[in-house]
Amino acid sequence: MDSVFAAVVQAPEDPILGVTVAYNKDPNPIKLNLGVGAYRTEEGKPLVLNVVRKAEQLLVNDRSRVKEYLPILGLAEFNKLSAKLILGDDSPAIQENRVATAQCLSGTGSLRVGAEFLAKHYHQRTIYIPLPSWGNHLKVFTMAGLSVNAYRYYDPATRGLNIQGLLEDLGAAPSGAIVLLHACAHNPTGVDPAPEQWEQIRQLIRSKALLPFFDCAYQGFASGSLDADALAVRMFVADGGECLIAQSYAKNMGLYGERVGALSIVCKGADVASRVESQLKLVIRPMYSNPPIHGASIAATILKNSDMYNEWKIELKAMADRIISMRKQLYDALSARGTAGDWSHIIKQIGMFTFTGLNSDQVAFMTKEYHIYMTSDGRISMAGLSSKTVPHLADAIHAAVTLPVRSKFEIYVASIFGF
Ligand code: PLA
Repeated sequence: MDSVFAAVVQAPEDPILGVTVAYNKDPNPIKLNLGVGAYRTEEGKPLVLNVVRKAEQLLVNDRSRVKEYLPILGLAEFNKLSAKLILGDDSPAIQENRVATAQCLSGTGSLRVGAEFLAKHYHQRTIYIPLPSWGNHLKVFTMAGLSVNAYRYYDPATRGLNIQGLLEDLGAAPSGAIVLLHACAHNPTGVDPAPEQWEQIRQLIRSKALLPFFDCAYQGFASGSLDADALAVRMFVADGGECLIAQSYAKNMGLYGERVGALSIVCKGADVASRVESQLKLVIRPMYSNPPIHGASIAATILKNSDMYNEWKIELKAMADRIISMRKQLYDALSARGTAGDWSHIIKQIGMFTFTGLNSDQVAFMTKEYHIYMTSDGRISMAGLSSKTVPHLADAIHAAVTLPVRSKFEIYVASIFGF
């Protein structure tokens, strides 16, 4: 019998989440998943923060809590606390009621709601994203009806920021264009602008009346400090100009599957912020009506209680420090093996990922021969490594860079014959 869906073609796996699908299928016990950016302990296990367990217990014990719908914009208390977390305790924008915040479905949902709002209410439909960027940015913004352009960001030669290219490309952007900026811990490169470079970027963006849209998925994960990682966003808000901010609690509170995040739109005045907020409701209502209550309640419980907040900061710093220590261990392991090339970028880059510089051939080799799973652009999630698995990864990288480089013709022939 012919299905009415007979013409539906098989879709490819997601380039990041598909790595986990492949990993799960591999029966080899030495397998290692360094694909998705999800924190693991030294034992290679997912981590639920103690402070999250505590907050959940408090919520469970509180019999007055019910399962009613939240308002369209979510938990008001969570929204206020989230804006404070990114903008700072004494932010004038918050005091002047210039910030419209909606609780959304983690970072992705916050980006999508922001994009839908812009597509409907902003005069410029063009958004510039860094090259490279998190793979889902292109899809989220395109699906929302924005047209996506790229600005130069990473320089493979220096494995650092191409500030000249960035300034040139944003300088050539049409006035009013939206600019996606990674607030900290740029994914996938681990390369962030220095404070003085942020200042150059800010001046250019403001002088051309571009609209900054910050993706803040790793606050606290870059430096271990929530305030230090908010520096760029706060610089842009301090000048009185407008911007959007998408926040995620997936990584910094380890609330991955609870889908906790917020979209804040910082406006020039309270009246416009209130109108923007009213329109955000119209964007959200037909998408998912209102957000889930549990995860945002956990985050709000932690953010509003100073003891729990301090405990969170300590646990967050411990996660960030473990990642930094993995960088050092991997770098040392490659140095000890005398692996060809300069690997100092492993310790220079920050955040969850190292952009190794390995090509897709080398990645495929490491997966096939060493059962190490990572995205084909050579990105590895440092949070998935442990002292026990560093030698295995270092062996694999060493072997991969020693591989003879194949010509385009050889790759073509190999793809035909499947080797
Ligand atoms: N923005 C950036 C820059 C991200 O890296 C991610 C997650 C998100 C937003 C969205 O996160 P959230 O919706 O879960 O809050 N990037 C991960 C996972 C960690 C993923 O691709 O979904 C990654 O491995 O790149």
